Amino acid sequence: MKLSPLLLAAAAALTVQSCKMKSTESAVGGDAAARTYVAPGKYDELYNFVSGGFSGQVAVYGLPSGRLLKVLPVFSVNPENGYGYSEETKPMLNTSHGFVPWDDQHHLALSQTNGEHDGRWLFANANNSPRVARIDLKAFKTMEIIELPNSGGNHSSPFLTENTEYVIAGTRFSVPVGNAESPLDNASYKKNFKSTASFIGIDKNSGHMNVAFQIILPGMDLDLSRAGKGPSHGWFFFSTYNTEQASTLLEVNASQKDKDFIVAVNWKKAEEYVKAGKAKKMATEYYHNTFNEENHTATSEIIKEVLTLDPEELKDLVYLIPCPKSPHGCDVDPSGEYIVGSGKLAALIPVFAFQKFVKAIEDKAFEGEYNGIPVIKYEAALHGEVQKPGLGPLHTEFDGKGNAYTSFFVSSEIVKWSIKDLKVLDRVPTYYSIGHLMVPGGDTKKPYGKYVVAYNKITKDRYLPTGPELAQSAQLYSIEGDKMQLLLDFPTIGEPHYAQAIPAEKIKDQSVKFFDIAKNKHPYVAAGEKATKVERKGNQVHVYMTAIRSHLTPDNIEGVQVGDEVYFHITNLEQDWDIPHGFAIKHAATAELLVMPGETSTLKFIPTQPGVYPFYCTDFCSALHQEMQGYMRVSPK
Ligand code: CUK
Ligand code: CUA
Repeated sequence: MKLSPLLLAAAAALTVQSCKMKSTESAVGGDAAARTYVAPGKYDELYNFVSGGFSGQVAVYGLPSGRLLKVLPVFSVNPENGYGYSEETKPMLNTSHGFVPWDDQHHLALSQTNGEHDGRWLFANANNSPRVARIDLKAFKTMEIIELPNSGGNHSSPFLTENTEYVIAGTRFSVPVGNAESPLDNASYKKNFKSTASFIGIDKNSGHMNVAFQIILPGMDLDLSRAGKGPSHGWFFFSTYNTEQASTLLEVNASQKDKDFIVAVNWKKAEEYVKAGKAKKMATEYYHNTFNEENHTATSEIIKEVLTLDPEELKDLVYLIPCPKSPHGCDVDPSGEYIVGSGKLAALIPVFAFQKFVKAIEDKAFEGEYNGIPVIKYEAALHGEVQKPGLGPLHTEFDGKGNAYTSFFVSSEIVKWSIKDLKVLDRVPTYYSIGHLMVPGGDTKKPYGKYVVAYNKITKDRYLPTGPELAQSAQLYSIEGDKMQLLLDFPTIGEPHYAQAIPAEKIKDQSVKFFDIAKNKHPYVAAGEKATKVERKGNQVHVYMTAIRSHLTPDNIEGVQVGDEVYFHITNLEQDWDIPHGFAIKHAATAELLVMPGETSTLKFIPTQPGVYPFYCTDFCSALHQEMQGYMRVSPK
């Protein structure tokens, strides 16, 4: 099979694009400095939560300054504060395949009420070992991680419905369900491989997650997704590629087809079917890890069953809309009326109208079936196409004023266009090769607008050279005027994929400053220095230790023998904002602990040699920080 001219052009553009860029200065607004300068001691206007990609974490920046405010540990261990190392947080990273201390974090979703960000929770996906996390935005802490059965590469996730009824997770890799093995040839793929859309139910009050049901789709790769809103509330839209159902994605194999699909799922209908007992129970095994708010300790629960729905049987559950050439992004505008598909290899942007889609179903305007699922005629659902917008459209966000902003990876630019008449209105270059873009609230019913941020894949010459690898790059543009205006570059951690931003007011006043020591229900708390002690239970030694400016109690520990399991339970007695204490002990094959005020954390250490082991506080906490130290004596067995 021949490569299409477009593909060749795309490949060529990829290799030369950085030299073809016009000079940056021309694109920077003259007042850019004033518009991004946040004076010392002043707060930013917005929180920007940015996915950390292969770092596995989530980073929090202020906008418009681009200042890094926090790295939130989610899917990777974090020696900086002991996440994944402390006894309390280790269970957060348990999976059906054991302890998995790393992942690839792509997308984020802020919880919504009535289609607007409500500032309660942030959901994050793990792309590699399929998981979804819930982060609490009062304490900026990962509270829950749920594993997804029947998934392989949780890419299309976590996107959510307009009242956070569900967080949705679509599998990027089709896999045999029930963790079965299969030969890898195309015929076996067609027969055995399935694609799964998981609907994670979210408890309104607590935010607790459970896998409510899964829709088992024919083998194809779900890429990205968005919930309907307003008129399209009750529907969910996924982009797919590889509808050729090939087990190898070499160009000749997987991009043969002119069109792949947008998969439209009627989740209200799915709920009805589940209620009516039409879902099948499938035996499986997955982990649900929860950090308990009272005792600040995570526990893992193993779940052995999942409800599944089969759209080949339940005919009105799923419909397919043809979408040109390897669709990637699939975005719903603030009115809920328009669905934007983005074929990575397409030279146009198709926009579908929800009303026409509904009418097409009523009129049975189908062009056929795909593995038993009706395929709607392209024209029947189409609102129109944006012609010649750029090369390699990926993702679209909205400003709430009728405009859409689409990122173009290959031509490395953001293109602004009008949803109503599908005309291109403006374009700006990005440096270089933008992936996602984000308008604050741009995925909600009421975008905040004002800015668009580009999260770029390649940094090249944007910063001082730092060897072969450079920090990833984000760029902030103003969208207040008719023309977009570049204001700022700022580096990011890991690789940024999707991001979310929310006005600071919705979060800052609810921020926890410390945990109430009187409410600390940790089983090994020492709520005051009088409660400190060293207790032996068989070969375990439990040290109930307190930390307060400026001493650790007890600071001399004897009676420990080589091979003992020593547990240092450190309670930080401070009741003051931003006074964590750290704890580290010489030669411990683990990380430090960083204990928040009012909290108890535990470090486990098994000494292998006799001797004297100094320990100390690692966080410079007061003038007498250096005095926060002590010794543990370890005797031969
Ligand atoms: S993405 Cu995951 S490959 Cu376009 Cu959301 Cu970056
Ligand atoms: Cu406590 Cu330094």
